[in-house]
Amino acid sequence: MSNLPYEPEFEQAYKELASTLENSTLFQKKPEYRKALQVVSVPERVVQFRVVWEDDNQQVQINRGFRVQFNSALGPYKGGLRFHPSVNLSILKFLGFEQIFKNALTGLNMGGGKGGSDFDPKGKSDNEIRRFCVSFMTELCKHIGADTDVPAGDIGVTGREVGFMFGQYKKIRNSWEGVLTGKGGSWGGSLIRPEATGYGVVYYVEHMIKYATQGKESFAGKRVAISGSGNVAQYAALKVIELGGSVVSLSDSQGALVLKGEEGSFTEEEINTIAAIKVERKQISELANTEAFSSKFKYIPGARPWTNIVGRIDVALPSATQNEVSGDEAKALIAAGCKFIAEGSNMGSTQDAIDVFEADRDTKKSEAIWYAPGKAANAGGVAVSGLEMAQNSARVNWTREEVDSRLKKIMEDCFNNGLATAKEYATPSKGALPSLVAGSNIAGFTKVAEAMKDHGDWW
Ligand code: NDP
Ligand code: 8G0
Repeated sequence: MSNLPYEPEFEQAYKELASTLENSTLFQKKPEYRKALQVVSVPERVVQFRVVWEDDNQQVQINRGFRVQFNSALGPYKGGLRFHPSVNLSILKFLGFEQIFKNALTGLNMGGGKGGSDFDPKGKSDNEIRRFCVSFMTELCKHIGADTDVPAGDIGVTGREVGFMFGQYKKIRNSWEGVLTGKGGSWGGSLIRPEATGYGVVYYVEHMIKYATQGKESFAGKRVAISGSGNVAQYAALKVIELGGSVVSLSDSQGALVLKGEEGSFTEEEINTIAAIKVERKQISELANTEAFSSKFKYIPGARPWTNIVGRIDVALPSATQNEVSGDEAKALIAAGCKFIAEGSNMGSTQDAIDVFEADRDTKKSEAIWYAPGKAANAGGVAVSGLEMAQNSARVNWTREEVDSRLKKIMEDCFNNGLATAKEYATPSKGALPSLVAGSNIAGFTKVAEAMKDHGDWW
């Protein structure tokens, strides 16, 4: 990792993976995998381009566009597009790197990639969004395709933007194909794709709870702290409520909304109200002052939920963005009684936070917190994208029940794979739960490394 430009988020993601491989018995058993790690850490290709578009005042606007085509050993590059002012190459490389191993864990044939732009969709008109998407895809369409690279949405990119981009791809390439996922239902989208990431996180945590309590407990009665209020947070919250848990917080980039008392939960209706304002890209703060919300919730400007919950926390689901749990917040979650933390967001925890969680797991044994990294816990989103690709290729549409049951099975397999791999390569101390971060990293990495070896990518 020497002589590299300064890429802090990518370095963080690389070190997180590399340290779990180093601290396991993997390199003792297979020293040749050190070479594979060096090779897999360099993207196969990075595309960077200029996006020029016209705003509603007829002014020229310029943004940067990117696609990191990180690894295609297991299938076409696959991963979302992020539109957010913070987007840069370091962030997209970290996301693309994690995507490689996550996609391997789904068991489907997908490589890893990520892209996006520093374009800020907030405060833009529908026409501005459309003109930006058309301009972005005019360049990106040269580099993607159903068998080459299949993007989707991520932060700041919803079904609306996917639609504008799909339309432009189809026009320029004269090809109707499954080149994007997260499409609309009448034009090739899969049922359950919008729900998949949030539902999948909750399905994954159901297995954690079942395993850690020997089948004695479930989501029923659990108090669940969630951050974010976008796609992932909304559907995670709805599934928690469906399973009998209480959602005690949500948040956005401007602040956190938490229950005032120790009783109760966000209701399905309240989550739908928040979802409706997010379609218009408004802030939670606008709702917080209404009578319906201010009587039940406290809004804390500029805060994250973790240290602001009144009463006990059983489960934490960071679902907004990277590095949204610090080391101190990790300690506060443990002090509040939290036993399960699973990332809906990618790299939701800082390395300090992971170190706190992992130390607690290995020393406090059955009373400890159990941490699941995003590349395992949030794999349901890309998994259903893989199912959308399969449906597009076969020109069929599966029912909600069919897709949901496949999603459940993929999350179960992902959990069991991480668990079994941890037991094999990263034996926990006696009485402690296995490390899901080590197990998932090793399982994803070895699958990709073996395929790359078969292809002659390293020897
Ligand atoms: P959305 O754009 O729908 O929602 C993002 C949420 O996070 C919003 O509440 C937003 O607040 C908040 N947020 C965004 N950036 C920041 C920031 N810098 N600081 C604080 N809060 C922030 O995105 P998704 O729900 O799709 O994505 C959330 C996370 O889940 C991301 O890490 C994404 O990569 C990951 N993920 C998403 C998948 C998917 O299928 N969508 C699949 C797997 C992982 P505001 O509304 O104020 O902007
Ligand atoms: O469907 C996808 O390819 C996709 C979209 C957004 C995020 C992710 C992810 O796994 O982080 C995947």
